[in-house]
Amino acid sequence: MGLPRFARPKGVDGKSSPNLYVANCGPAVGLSIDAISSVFSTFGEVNGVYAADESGTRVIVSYINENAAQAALKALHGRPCPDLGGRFLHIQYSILQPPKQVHTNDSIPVSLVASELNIPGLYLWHDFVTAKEEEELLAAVDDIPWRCLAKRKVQHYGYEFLYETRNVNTRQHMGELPSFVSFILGRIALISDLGDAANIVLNQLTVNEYPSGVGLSPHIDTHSAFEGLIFSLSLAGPCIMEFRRHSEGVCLPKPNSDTESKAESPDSSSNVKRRAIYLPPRSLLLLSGEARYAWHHYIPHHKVDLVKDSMIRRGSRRVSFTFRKVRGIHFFVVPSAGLASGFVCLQFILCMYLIALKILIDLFGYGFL
Ligand SMILES: O=C(O)CCC(=O)C(=O)O
Repeated sequence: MGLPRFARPKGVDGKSSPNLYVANCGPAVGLSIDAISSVFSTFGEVNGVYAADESGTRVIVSYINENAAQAALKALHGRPCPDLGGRFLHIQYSILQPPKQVHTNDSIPVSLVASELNIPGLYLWHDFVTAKEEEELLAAVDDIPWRCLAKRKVQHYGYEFLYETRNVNTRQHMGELPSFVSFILGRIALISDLGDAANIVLNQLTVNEYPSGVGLSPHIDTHSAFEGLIFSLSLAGPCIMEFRRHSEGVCLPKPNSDTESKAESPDSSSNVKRRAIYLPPRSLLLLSGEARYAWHHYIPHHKVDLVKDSMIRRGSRRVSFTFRKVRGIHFFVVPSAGLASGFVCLQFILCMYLIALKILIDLFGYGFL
């Protein structure tokens, strides 16, 4: 819970209150909170002594009742205080501020589990990686240069996503997915809720780093670039993800919208169904079927989210690993990068063998067989 907030007093004749604003007093001028509390307690019971701001030279002394505050103000204001290093204290009344309105997610209830959202094809697994694995994944990507976009940073593996054309360059394979994600692919291949998980192909990875409070515009991942399932692993900080489905005939998702589509203003129209889910760090989200193709997903730009009556502050950053399959590429990538390279080699050898066989048959006919 945060500290109580007190308004800075206006003028010398502030309204009487049980709270005192005490200037020239605090840790930055060598006075401990305990020492201040002890001096002010001689006038009555003190509720607490709080930093009035970040200066370290101003505190709020909060009494249980106004009489004690009045007595302390009368005795200590404008005089040197022998028990506080002889400092001159400047004291005024202060008032408790009503809690600040925090901008939250427009009052949509936020679910903790995917099943509550009633969106077919949406899954969420908590603690998909351990805290140690999370640390190692973050260290791995932090060792690699980031590409800076307007509000966030990205890294691409497998194939680069070209934000200008909103597509991937399938002719430029950047190599297999990095070995530090092999265990994630292996774990995805074992997910029992996904019937044929072992045959899932994931050959493109986008790592996004969002500074605190930065979100992502509503979008449906480009159909022409990516097919199949989309997995997103959240690390370092939480966020909420909102889903919107437009009714038939009303503002249907653009078939070519993509991860960088322009922001749409929040739509409160009754033609839009909205759902929201909380993505804690280390959780894995899957968008498949209707969740993948019929619902826009988006991350609101909030520093604080209201989740089941609790205010959840976003961390200093959130890093997500989004795994996809580039359309038209048929490398077998799951279950592990090591095994995957085996499959790719095997495919290559088989291809070479068939080409050689065809050349021999063309040259010598079937006789040589
Ligand atoms: O950060 C995320 O979890 C989602 C990323 C995403 O939707 C995207 O890159 O298209």
